[in-house]
Amino acid sequence: MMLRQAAQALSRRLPTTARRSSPSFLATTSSVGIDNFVLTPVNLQSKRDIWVWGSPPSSSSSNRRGFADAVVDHEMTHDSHWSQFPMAPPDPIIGLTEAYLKDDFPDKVNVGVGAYRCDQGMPFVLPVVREAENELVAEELDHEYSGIAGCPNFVDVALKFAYGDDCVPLKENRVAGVQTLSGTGGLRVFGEVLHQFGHKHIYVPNPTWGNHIPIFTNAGLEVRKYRYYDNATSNLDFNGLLDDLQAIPEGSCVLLHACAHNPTGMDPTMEQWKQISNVAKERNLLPFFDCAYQGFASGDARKDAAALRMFVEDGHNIALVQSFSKNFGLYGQRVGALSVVADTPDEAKRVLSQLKVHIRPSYSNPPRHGARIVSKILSSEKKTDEFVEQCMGMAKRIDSMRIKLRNTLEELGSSRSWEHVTKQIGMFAYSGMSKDEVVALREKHHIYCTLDGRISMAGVTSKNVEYIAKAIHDVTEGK
Ligand code: PLA
Repeated sequence: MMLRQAAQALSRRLPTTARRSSPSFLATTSSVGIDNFVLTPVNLQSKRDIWVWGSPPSSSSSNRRGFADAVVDHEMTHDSHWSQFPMAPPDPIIGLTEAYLKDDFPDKVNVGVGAYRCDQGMPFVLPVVREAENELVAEELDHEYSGIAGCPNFVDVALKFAYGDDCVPLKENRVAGVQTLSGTGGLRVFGEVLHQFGHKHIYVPNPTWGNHIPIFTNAGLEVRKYRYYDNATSNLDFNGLLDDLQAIPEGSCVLLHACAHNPTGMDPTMEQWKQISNVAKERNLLPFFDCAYQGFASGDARKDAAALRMFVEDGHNIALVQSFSKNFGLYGQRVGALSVVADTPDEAKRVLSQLKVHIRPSYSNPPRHGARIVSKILSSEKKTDEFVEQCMGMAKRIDSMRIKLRNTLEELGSSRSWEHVTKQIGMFAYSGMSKDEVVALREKHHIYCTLDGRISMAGVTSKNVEYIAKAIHDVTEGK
């Protein structure tokens, strides 16, 4: 008998009082059976009793929970288990792709999510990734589980990629590292670990990648913001940033974008990073780097790690999350790493054990294919050089689109300054368009960018750049 039908049949056999889940009734009644199964109330103290479906329970309440094969219902009077579920709003970034796909306008443009497109507007697989993939297929590998911490060789090369071959803590075996479900998964795991070990807050730049806020909130942390960007001047608000970091409680965790800040495209200079490092030292802050665009900032993946490397050299025990979605174009493969610099190898081992304790009940262990690709590329000097060159190619194409977009807007006679479009780096142009302008761009011109005016330059091509510039001009002029 199907579970649901069985539940309904049982529901009819229960006295009305039980159907309404009256706690007093449940506290005195015993299980109600059908065939060899019983429906038994557990959690008798709470108002919302849970009925479990399975073989008969023993008398202790912990055993009662243990015997459960499935949770059938908590209030038999509902038409559906899900009738109380309100409709959630679409995701502010991924939801744009959904809306874009439904749009049948022929010249529609998706510049919402940061996903690189070639100049023909198509998803791009790096040739070196294809090459590695072909080699992997030929090797006819098995599909056994990874360990909880993922593929050890991947973690090894991923960490060297970020920290550099000469990194002292790496050489001293005092960096704990695990493979994660890309950047998002790493952020969540570390957020949970922070929360478990006493952190109540995390400080993120204002603005930041939108998903940082629910990731850390869901991990149990209160998200607080430090100043980062001055909308009026389209510049880094560096004094505001330093003042805010100086004022936050000692020992707090501060999230920093390692390079190509999302959404503003404005990074501190190396001198400014040094000042941030000094304040972090004075206040004993925990710098937590989100490195999602290594290679997309300067075009040189090695150079883009300069800030986090400097923090390690300055003696900070940083935490770092790496994403291989953008630089390696492995978006859907979910390839990432989380690492923590510790004082000693023993401390690193203990940190690693805690990361694993969080991963195991969450998703058990990470997927293998994407990690094998990255591992193959970064284990070979030749393939790494090819990767650097191909990543540089993507960054250069984006840069050329920045210039073209700005020039076209200027040629159209825009009265606004678009200088920031070429000053910013990385995947995004933080255009300065208002919410109303963004909505008009979507409704009138079928161009999809996020409500904060962020345009994914990775989706701008020689073919659509003029269309985009004209549309922006149309919705911004005279406003
Ligand atoms: N950190 C930052 C700063 C990001 O911008 C993103 C992705 C991630 C982490 C996570 O990426 P991953 O889980 O794929 O590794 N931001 C994208 C995509 C590109 C998204 O929103 O999921 C964006 O459009 O902002």
